[in-house]
Amino acid sequence: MKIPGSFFEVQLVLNGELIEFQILNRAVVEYQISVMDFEEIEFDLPEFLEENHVSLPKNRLENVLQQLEGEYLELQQQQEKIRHQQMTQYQQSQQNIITYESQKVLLMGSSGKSSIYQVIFESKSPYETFSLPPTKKVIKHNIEFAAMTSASRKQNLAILEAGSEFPAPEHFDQASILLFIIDAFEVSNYENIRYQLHQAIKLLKYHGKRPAHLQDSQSNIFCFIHKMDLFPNSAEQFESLVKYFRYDPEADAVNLEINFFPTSIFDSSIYSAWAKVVEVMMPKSSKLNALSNQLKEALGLYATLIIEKRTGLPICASKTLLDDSVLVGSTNRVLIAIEKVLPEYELAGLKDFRINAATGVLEVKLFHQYYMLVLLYPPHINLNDVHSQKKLTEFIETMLNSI
Ligand SMILES: Nc1nc2c(ncn2[C@@H]2O[C@H](COP(=O)(O)OP(=O)(O)O)[C@@H](O)[C@H]2O)c(=O)[nH]1
Ligand SMILES: [Mg+2]
Repeated sequence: MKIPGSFFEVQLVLNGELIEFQILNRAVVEYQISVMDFEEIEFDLPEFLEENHVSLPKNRLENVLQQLEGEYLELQQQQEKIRHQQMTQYQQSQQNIITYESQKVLLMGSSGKSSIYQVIFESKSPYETFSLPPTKKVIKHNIEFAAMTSASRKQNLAILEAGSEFPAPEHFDQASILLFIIDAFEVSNYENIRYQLHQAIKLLKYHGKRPAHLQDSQSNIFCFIHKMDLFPNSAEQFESLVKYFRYDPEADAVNLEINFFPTSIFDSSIYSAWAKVVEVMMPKSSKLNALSNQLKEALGLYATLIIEKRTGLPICASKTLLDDSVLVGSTNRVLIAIEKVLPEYELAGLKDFRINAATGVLEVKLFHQYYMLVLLYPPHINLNDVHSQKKLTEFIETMLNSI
C-alpha cells in the first residue's frame, strides 16, 4: 500500500511463523520488524515517517493504519493455522522419536580456538587465555547432557579442536558442524586461511554428516571472524572480511552457505555466535517454546528462556523483540562473572539472582543442576505473589518432565 504523497510503501508479510512489517522505498525494503502486536506498527510508522520528513495529515495516516490493521488481523488468522499445523506435526514426531544423539563439531582455523573453547566451556576469563600454550594435536572434548527435545535422550556433544596443522580427512568423518575460526588481525595469513576454509568445507561435504533435522535454508558451516575487539571500526571490517572469505578462488565462486559472525572473547559476541551454532545442532522444541510464550504472556514479562548451562544451549525461548541468542550469551557472561566472585564471599552453590535496574529486572533461577530459567520483565511487575510463584513452579516442573 502506498503512503500518499511519498515514495514509501508499506506491507505486511507472513514469514514462516512471524508477521513482518516492511516499509519500502521504490521497491527496496528500508525498514522491517517482526510484529507481535499491532501497536508496534502504530508506534513505528509515524516515527519512521517523521524521521524521513514525510508529513501526512492525521486522517490519511489513520486510513493507512486502518487498512494495515485489517491485513494484520487476516495474517494473524493464517499464523494461528500455521502454529496449529506445527503443533500437530510436533505431536506426530513425538510418535516416531527422532534422536540427534551425537553431534560432532570440528573446531579449526587460525588463532583463537583454545581460548574460545575455554571461555565458553571452562568459564575462563578472557585474560586467562593470554598465555595458553599452542595446541599441536587434535583434542577431543566430550560433553554429555540431557536433551529436552521430543527425543528426550542423552545427547553427546563432541568438540574436536584442531591444532596448528590442517586436520586429516578422518577428522571430518561424521562431523555435523564445521566451526572455522579466522584471526581477523592476522592479515598476512588471510590468503592461506581462506584456502583452508574452502578446503574444509569441501571435506565436510564429502566426509561429514549434515544433521538430518536441518531445514534446506539452514547451514552447518560456521565461520567466526575473531578478535574483532582489536578493530576500532569493527562493523566495516567485518563486512569486508565476509566478502573476502566467502569467495572461493579455486572454484571462482562465492559461497553463500557460510554463516559468518564477528566475535571476540572480550564481549558477549562469542556467546551469541555460539548460541547460533547450538541452534543448528539442536533445534529448540516448539512445544516448550509455546509454553515459554504462555508464561511470558501470563506474567507480563519481556522475555523468558531456558538455557543449559554447560553448553550454552538455549532449550526454549518465548518470542521476544530482543535477539534470543544475545540473551543467552549475555546471561552466560553474567552467570560466569558471579560464580567467579562468589568464593570471595565464602559463598557456593548459586541458586538464583536478580538484578534490579531502573528500566526492568533480570532474574535467573538455576534448577536441576544445569538449567537456568531467565526472566526479563518491567520494573512494576512483582513475581513474588502466590499466583506468579505457582505459574513459575508449574513451568519448571513441565520442563523437568520433558528432560
Ligand atoms: N584480542 C583478542 N585476543 C584473543 C581473542 N581470542 C583469543 N585471543 C588470544 O589469541 C592468542 C592465541 O589463542 P589460542 O586460543 O591459544 O589459539 P589457538 O592456537 O587457535 O588455540 C591467545 O593469546 C589469546 O589470548 C580475542 O577475541 N581477542
Ligand atoms: Mg590452541
